[in-house]
Amino acid sequence: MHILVINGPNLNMLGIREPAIYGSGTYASLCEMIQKKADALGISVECFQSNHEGALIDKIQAAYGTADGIVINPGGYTHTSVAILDALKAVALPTVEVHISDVDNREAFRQISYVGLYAEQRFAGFGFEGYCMALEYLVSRA
Ligand code: DHK
Repeated sequence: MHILVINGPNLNMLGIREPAIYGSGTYASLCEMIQKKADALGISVECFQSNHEGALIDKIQAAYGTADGIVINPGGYTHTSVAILDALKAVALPTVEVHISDVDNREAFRQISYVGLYAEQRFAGFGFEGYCMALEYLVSRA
């Protein structure tokens, strides 16, 4: 099983950006944790991050025929991007939405998730652990 883990804008700034909300771990340490979890589960993963909507869409499209599932934290595009939603629907892979912070208890504009209209599972507010929960979910549903 091969899982593509996609992170959107500003998640490369983990460790620097608003540590009270997103924690002190860096993006590199997040990828390391995801890799370790994948090894423990006996699956392969690719971690991808971009600040650009089109690059995220290109990566989702490239998952067609090459990945068995997608874990995605679209960052701010969660709340705005119909195009990312459409890309996920196009490739039609099992998809899990992850948010490091508890988006449901933050600003009103974070209550809308376009990706959530397609994702079959969501983990929000569990910090980095949410990505591990997402991998576990995809393995258990397979
Ligand atoms: C990350 C972001 O960059 C925000 O724009 C989202 C999400 C929340 C997170 O909690 O991981 O609103």
